[in-house]
Amino acid sequence: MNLLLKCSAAAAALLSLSLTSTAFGAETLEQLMKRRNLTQKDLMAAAKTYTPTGGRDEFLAFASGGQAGQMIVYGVPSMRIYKYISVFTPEPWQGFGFDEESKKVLAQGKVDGKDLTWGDTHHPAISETNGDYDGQYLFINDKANPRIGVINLHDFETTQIVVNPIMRSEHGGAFVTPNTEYVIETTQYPAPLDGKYAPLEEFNDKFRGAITYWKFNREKGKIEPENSFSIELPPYSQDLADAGKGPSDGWSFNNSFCTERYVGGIERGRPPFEAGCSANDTDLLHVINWKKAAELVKAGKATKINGHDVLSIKTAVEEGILFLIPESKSPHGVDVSPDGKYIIVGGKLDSAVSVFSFDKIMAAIKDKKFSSKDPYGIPIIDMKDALHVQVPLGLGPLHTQFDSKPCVAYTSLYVDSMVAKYDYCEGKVLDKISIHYNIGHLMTMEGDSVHPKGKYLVALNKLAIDRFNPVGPLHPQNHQLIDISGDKMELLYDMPVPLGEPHYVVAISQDKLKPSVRYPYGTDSRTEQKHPQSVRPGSERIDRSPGKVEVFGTLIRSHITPEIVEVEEGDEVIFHLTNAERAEDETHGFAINAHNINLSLEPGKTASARIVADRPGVYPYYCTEFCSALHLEMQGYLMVRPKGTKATAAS
Ligand code: K7E
Ligand code: RUQ
Ligand code: CUA
Repeated sequence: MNLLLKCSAAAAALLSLSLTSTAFGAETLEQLMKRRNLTQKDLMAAAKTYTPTGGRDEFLAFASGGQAGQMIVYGVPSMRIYKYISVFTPEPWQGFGFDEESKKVLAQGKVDGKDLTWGDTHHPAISETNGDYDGQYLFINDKANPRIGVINLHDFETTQIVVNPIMRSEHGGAFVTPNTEYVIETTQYPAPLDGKYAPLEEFNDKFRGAITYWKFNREKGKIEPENSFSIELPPYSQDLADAGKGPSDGWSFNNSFCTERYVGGIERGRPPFEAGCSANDTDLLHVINWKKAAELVKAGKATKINGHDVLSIKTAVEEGILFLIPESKSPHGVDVSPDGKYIIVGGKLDSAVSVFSFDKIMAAIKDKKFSSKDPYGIPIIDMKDALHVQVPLGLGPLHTQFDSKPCVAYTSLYVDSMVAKYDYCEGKVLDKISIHYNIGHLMTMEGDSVHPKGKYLVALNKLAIDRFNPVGPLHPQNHQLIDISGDKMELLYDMPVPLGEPHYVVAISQDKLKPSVRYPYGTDSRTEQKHPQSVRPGSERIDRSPGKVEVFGTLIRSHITPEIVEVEEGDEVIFHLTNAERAEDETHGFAINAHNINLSLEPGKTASARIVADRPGVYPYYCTEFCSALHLEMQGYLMVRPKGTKATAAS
């Protein structure tokens, strides 16, 4: 079978030869094909995705997990799921939200002082160097509670959550500038930027959109809120964004819908949002010079809102950094081509994508060739002065990704349930393929970087309907792997997505990822620093002060030290545990009965569990990872003696 993977012509020949001669188990290949009702084409597709044991995937994909508040990591072309990365939601396997270190990360994501245990993750972005994925960091936004999560790809752990100080709803994040100077986030539904109440009658004056540029410090691996800024935008529902690259580096683009500024409310005797938001013929693409905006902020031209630097619309217009271009109604994706020369916008209610030319936009700005202004004084460039070409693709174009071949793009067609392949330089459709069903985003390998890798495309379908074994009314979504290496797109594989609704996925060549297999001894994986409470085997100890017991322990095959911890009813008990293993994949877990504790201690990691021992009793603790033949013996007891009783000799 190995030969099959190498060359399709040779594979086809081999296949016909081997039909009768190859026996696998009790049957020949021919018998097997008959029994499972498989065609030769099916076998070819299988051979293109099948990965024998121990084999590696060529690409790793990072999918947002939608309502699950997590991310999903899977391989391409095998479509095997490797891992979830918990970001905004507790996840016990990884101890996320169960150890003190990760609780601190989750606590960074408090909104209005409230702990949130979920997020609506939409768009992951991998950090870039000169516009190419560099495999160091991953960013993901939360649409419901405007936040960005930062994941370090050396251990696939979330290390930071930042809360947007001026937004109440967002969508256009996370997108990075070509050297990850900034992580972009835009609003969705407008609201007052100061977070205060304003009546709907004051919508046009008090409600606003915004775009935030979060400053990323690569050395520290952290977003720096104090060096980040926003630009105030009109109360249009802002949607997706993308950063320019190459010639358009320094600019960003975001589209918007409901530029009617319509506020529905059947309760108020008004037609619903969707009616009022469809009155105009076009919406508005926003074109922003972020490099100049950053200089203006440095020069003190911003005002503070909730302690955060915001450039007003007025300043942005005066300084010439904000422009609008009419775009197809109800747009969705806005995607900059790998060479940075074109900006492709899909309009959900349209049948064509609009390919805007960056050169033409710049020429119009230079010549001050504006057709009008919006109600906030922002200059509008006439659509025909900015347009390169419109390509009729089919109904409901949404998102666009790029091929390794120049001028070749793929756009999802939501209404038609298809992917269209086309030449965006010439404006020519090249191929179309049906998917199942109702595609949202799509992803090609490194397909939004300056060097897309081609080869595969994944269709992120919103509906699966009849594609899988029924598992109840809530269906998994269907990610369909498509071979794009030839002229015709070929469907290879359907993967049910078991966790939430991925909106977008990014895939990176596996050789760019260098994940570690162990931590430097005694690491707090969330701060990425030496954990102050880590200890070496032999120096374990228990510190006691009135009302408080602190345990400094280790885990190594096959014991937990200490094995008995005795405390008094009412004590606060904190376990600081270090996995002393150096061997690959020797993770130990740590669970205590009845206290909602589970830690994941990978080799070298230190994590802490804090409980209040408020009920006398006997509480077994144990290792939750099957780590050796004596795994079941990795156990111990937390003894909580009644208040006022004397400590036993052993404690
Ligand atoms: Cu689902 Cu990008 Cu949030 Cu489109 S978004 S489909
Ligand atoms: S025992 S290796 Cu936990 Cu049933 Cu299984
Ligand atoms: Cu350690 Cu099981």
